[in-house]
Amino acid sequence: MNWNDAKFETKAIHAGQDPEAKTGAVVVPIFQTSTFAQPAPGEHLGHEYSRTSNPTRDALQDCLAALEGGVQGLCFSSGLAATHAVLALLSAGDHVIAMDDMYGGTFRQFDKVWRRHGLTFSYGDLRDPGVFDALVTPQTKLLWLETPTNPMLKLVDIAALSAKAHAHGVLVAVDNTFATPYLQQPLALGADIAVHSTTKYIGGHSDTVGGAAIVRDADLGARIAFVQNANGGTPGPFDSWLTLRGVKTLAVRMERHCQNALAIALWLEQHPRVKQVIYPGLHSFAQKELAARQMRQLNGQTLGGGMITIILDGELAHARTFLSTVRAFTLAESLGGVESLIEHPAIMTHASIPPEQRRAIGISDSLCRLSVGIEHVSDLQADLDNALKAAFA
Ligand code: P1T
Repeated sequence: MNWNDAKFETKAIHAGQDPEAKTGAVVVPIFQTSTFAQPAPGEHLGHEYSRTSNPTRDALQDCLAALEGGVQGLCFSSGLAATHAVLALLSAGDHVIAMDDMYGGTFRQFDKVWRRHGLTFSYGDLRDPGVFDALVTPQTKLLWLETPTNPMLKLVDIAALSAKAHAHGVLVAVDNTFATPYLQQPLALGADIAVHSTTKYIGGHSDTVGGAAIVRDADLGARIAFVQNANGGTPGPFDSWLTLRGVKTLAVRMERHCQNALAIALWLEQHPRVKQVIYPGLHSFAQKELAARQMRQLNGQTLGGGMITIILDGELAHARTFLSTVRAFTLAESLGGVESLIEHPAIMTHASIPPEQRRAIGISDSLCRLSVGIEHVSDLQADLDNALKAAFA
């Protein structure tokens, strides 16, 4: 059945997930098989080999395509494998423009892997779309955006930058991991590819690693599908199934993540030991107009996501005590699960970015990143209060 006209919540539960034809199983089965019997050589019943396609992965891919408003979804064994597949569309000599702030592992792949293969990169603060004009060259083939960025929560204007990029024949990929398709729809805003670490909000339960690339155009989809099959890096049936199980509740989880994060951000803003709170749903957020335009609104409030970045009024030692004292928040890399996580980007997720570059974009030693989960907000607040008291005792 075609669920294109259905609302987001309905697509999350039904798109790609019709009851199974043979048995009527309501939940897509885990087709835990590497290969498929052929009635005659070269004739098959829709699947040949699970790197190329697998019914459980297909269901996830179709669901994510529907949620992002794309024509095709391609799933990978991690977010970075999805990134790798997009970059593999390029050839030696091609130039990429990217944000100066992004997940440290994405930067590491660009800088330590793709540069050796002859791609060149320019990084800029694309909060000002004019920076694109300064960086674009005749060799530019890809604009890589993250919005909100990890960890500084900078926003970029996807519509304005897509228009600029397309005028130069440049493809636009948006890592939509922090916002999710529930809060932000890059393809509708003009981007060509939405990329995800499905490890995060899409899976939502911190129990599997995965990635996805969703495209607006069938030809581009065919090119990424070719790379997916040629390079491998595909998720197994069980990981696809876990991710599909998680995505069904994406809309309700995101609303609670946003509600809890806003309450925590407002409270932290009043805390004397917190120097700065960065959260796209706050009035103090520097790009609140863009957030309101580009991200989902609910009852007149911008849904700013579940991520908060704070700068403590102290040194590394204060941050260490704070992070070691929390209990309802778990000190761990990653984000986007139902449980609250907290981490120190300079030491943990963004250690692969050179220190001077980290300092230039504001990732200081007193900066902490919170992934606000869907526990009761009063327990989360009490936990942070207790840890801040311990840190500044
Ligand atoms: O971990 P993986 O599934 O390979 O996804 C990589 C990735 C891509 N894009 C963004 C915006 C990300 O945040 C990540 C992974 N990030 C973390 C593990 C982290 O703690 O920030």
